Amino acid sequence: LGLLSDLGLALQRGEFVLHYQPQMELASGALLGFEALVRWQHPVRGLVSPLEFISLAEESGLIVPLGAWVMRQACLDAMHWPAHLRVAVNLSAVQFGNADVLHTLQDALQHSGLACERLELEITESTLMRDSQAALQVLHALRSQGVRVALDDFGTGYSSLSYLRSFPLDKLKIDRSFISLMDNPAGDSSAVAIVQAIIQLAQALHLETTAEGVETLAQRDTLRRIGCLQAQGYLIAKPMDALQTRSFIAGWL
Ligand code: G
Ligand code: G
Ligand code: MN
Ligand code: NA
Repeated sequence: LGLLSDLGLALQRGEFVLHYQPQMELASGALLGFEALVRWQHPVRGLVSPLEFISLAEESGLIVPLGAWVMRQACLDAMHWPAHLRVAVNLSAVQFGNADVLHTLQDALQHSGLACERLELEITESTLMRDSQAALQVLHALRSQGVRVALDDFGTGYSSLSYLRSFPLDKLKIDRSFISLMDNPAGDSSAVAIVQAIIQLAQALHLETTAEGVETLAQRDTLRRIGCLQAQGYLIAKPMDALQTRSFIAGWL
């Protein structure tokens, strides 16, 4: 209510900030990069979660300029990191379906000078399946710019396996709901079997895999054992601001 009218001014007032959460390679322990996660530094309410304003931004259309700001800022921040590290940016369905998305991408890359292969776009299953023919064209256009594409929250939507095969993707991000069930005290062995099946599917499609929401050593060890390539989650680090991110990189062994 009040939040929606504030949202319109927040962008011009510079109230959005990006936090970054690391992604690591399970086999080697190497740091691979970070996912950018937007927060709203509201003058009265403090730090507001995207869960509270992304859907408002989508309904109001503000997600298009906000998303453009996120992409630009994430690329600029990544220019302060070592050149082997990537940055991943979430694209909402509204942005993905907007005619400006390609221009926004080109603008962010040119303005920052970031090498295209260092940028990864995260798109959810439901965004792609909504209109899969149109999605295929947008994906090809984005990929023609040299950026990578990850399928976010994988397993929560209902991907058609035949489409999954035809989409030009680089990785599947296994939704954290499956990971959190893996070392459930009740011993949910079916959760491990499901994650294993997703990993095998990804291997068959020549896609990388990232497990999301990894919180425990037991989860990490199981994921490594069943062949998951990458992990992201509180076990490694919570999302942190750009300055903390640079210290985190400097301290990574
Ligand atoms: O980091 P956090 O748990 O608060 O993120 C909550 C949700 O908000 C996640 O689903 C995440 O994908 C989404 N989100 C975070 N940043 C962005 C963004 O820049 N754009 C979009 N579209 N979604 C985002
Ligand atoms: O939907 P998406 O994957 O883009 O959003 C990531 C969200 O998950 C962010 O809001 C982030 O804060 C949250 N998150 C990241 N790591 C963990 C974790 O280990 N546990 C939990 N519960 N949430 C996490
Ligand atoms: Mn994401
Ligand atoms: Na996700």
